[in-house]
Amino acid sequence: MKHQIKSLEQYHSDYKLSIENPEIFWADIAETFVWKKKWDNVLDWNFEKPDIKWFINGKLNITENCLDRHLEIRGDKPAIIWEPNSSDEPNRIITYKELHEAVCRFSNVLQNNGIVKGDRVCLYMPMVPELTIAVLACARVGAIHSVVFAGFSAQSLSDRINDSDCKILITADGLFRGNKTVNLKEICDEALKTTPSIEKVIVYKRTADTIDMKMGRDVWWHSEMNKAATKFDAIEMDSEDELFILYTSGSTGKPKGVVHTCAGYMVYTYYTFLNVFQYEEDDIFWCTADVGWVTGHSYIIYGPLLNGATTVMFEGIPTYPDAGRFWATIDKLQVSKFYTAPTAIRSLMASGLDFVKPYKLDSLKVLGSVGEPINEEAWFWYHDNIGKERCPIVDTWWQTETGGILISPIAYVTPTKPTFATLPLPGVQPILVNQQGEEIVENGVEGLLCMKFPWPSIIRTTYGDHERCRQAYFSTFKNLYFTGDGCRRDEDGYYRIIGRVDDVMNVSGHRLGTAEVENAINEHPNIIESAVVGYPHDIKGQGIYAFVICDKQVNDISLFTKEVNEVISKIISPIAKPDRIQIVSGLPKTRSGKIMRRILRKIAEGDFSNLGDTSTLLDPTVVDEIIRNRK
Ligand code: 7RM
Repeated sequence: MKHQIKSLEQYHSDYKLSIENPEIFWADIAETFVWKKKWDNVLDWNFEKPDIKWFINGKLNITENCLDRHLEIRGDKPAIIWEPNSSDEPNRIITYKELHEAVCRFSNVLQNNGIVKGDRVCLYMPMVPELTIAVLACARVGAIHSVVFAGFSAQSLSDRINDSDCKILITADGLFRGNKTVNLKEICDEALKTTPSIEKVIVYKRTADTIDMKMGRDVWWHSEMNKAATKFDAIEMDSEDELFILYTSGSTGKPKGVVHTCAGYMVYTYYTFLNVFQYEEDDIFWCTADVGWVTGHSYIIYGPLLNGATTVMFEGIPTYPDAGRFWATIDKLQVSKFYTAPTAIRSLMASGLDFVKPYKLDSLKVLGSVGEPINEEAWFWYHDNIGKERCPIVDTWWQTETGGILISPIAYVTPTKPTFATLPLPGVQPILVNQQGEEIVENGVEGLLCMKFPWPSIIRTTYGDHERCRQAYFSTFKNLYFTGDGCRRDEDGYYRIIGRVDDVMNVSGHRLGTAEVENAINEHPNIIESAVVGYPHDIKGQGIYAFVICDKQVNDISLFTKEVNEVISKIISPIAKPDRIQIVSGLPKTRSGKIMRRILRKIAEGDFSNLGDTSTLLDPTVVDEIIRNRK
């Protein structure tokens, strides 16, 4: 296939071209697509503002490239294979023709309900094909989709809806997750009490739970679809028109709405999917992420569909009906490329090999990992027991803000090394800097990971607050994009991501800000102040350790814990519940009142030997007390 890197030599020469002449390199890839009008210039960029534009004045619609472009050659090929939560329920296969028709229909539904180009649409949905249909229909009518993971609370949902003034909310009556049912519409109704911008709610029927439908506001997916025409001419979009917003946690304040635009995101997700996984026409590709995260956007929906691939969408969880579900499903659907997160691997590893043994797994060709650093034990378990020592593991490093994979092996091309994301993909120019922002040029070093040149799917802005985008990513070091990750580069020039160096935690591959969790904890009536840190956790990668100061003495600690968990679940999501709570009488603060999280991190880890410089502490006895009472 054109643009597919087939050897290490080709990787090096393509990489060289992409650095020496990025515009020629990316223009050649962009030629793959259907454009309503070609671009005038390939790239214009400035990291100081930041102001980054790719394929300037190009006109296109990404869904024509995901769908229409394939109809003639692969109209009857499965686009989506949907695997339901229950293995007893039949799966659904949706061909490119069928997906195209459903997207056109739903585009008409959006239009009939008042959506025009530029409007924001919020999606709060189970992992059903209708979620993908709705995402693509938004893109087809020129609406900006904002998918909110259906595990978030009503308050998180309403915050996200309000931040970008969404006009429509698309949801379902409920969802199935393992042996649980969640009434999503009830959560929406709670959120909708404080979302004045929402005019319509479109409800897909999944669980048939009893729900309230508010007259004039709420409509059913199926009745709207039945009324809608099956043709819809895709709206013309500019290359730099916004395609979607996706909220992600940072080190300060509320989650930020990361904005990606049409053309650059399209070109980059297409190219990285094709290369990293060495996509082939008859692949069955399965990314186990939820569409609510960027991994789902880029490698369940856009990357695969732009390539005309068959993508698997899984509604359930890895441990239902038992810890063999992934492996059973791989055999059942004959999955050839499988992409999951270290936290899932570690939890399945802990369930034992009896859940793996019954399955052949001989359809597999490539294994992927994403979301957090993969430890050596998990890497080998995955490699030996799932890949049977014959499938390369692509440890893909990237972020919501990067839109697509930046540092990763190319399957069958890049020699892998356990726990290393290895080398930058073409077009990606990583550099390591020290605290002063000086580049560290040699190998065998550790530093802060930055990028010195834009790739097509780099973040453009944070919705409604451009200054916040500049501040968070482009102001730490002049003329660099700062990732927030610490990184090692070994003697071979291979990159190994160590983890966040800011106040962002990574719990089971989910990004959470310490400030975000603290603000939620502080809503508990008996908590005056709190400090939260991540600490090493065998399964989750990181667990959450909360130090809290209480107003009144706590007598029933288990009741207190339960209440704190309820508060967190209500304000953020159950994924943000602390693994440990320690009641303290004070927090280690500097004279200027800053919490010294570095010390708390050490204590949470259980490492009291080297707390580092404590000379700036206002009251050092606080630390002794915390250590004495540590659980
Ligand atoms: C895709 C995604 C981003 C943060 C990132 C890292 C961590 C992601 C890897 C990784 C080590 C990896 N987007 N991270 N992939 N760390 N190796 N292969 O996860 O925005 O949700 O998170 O995740 O810290 O900055 S994200």
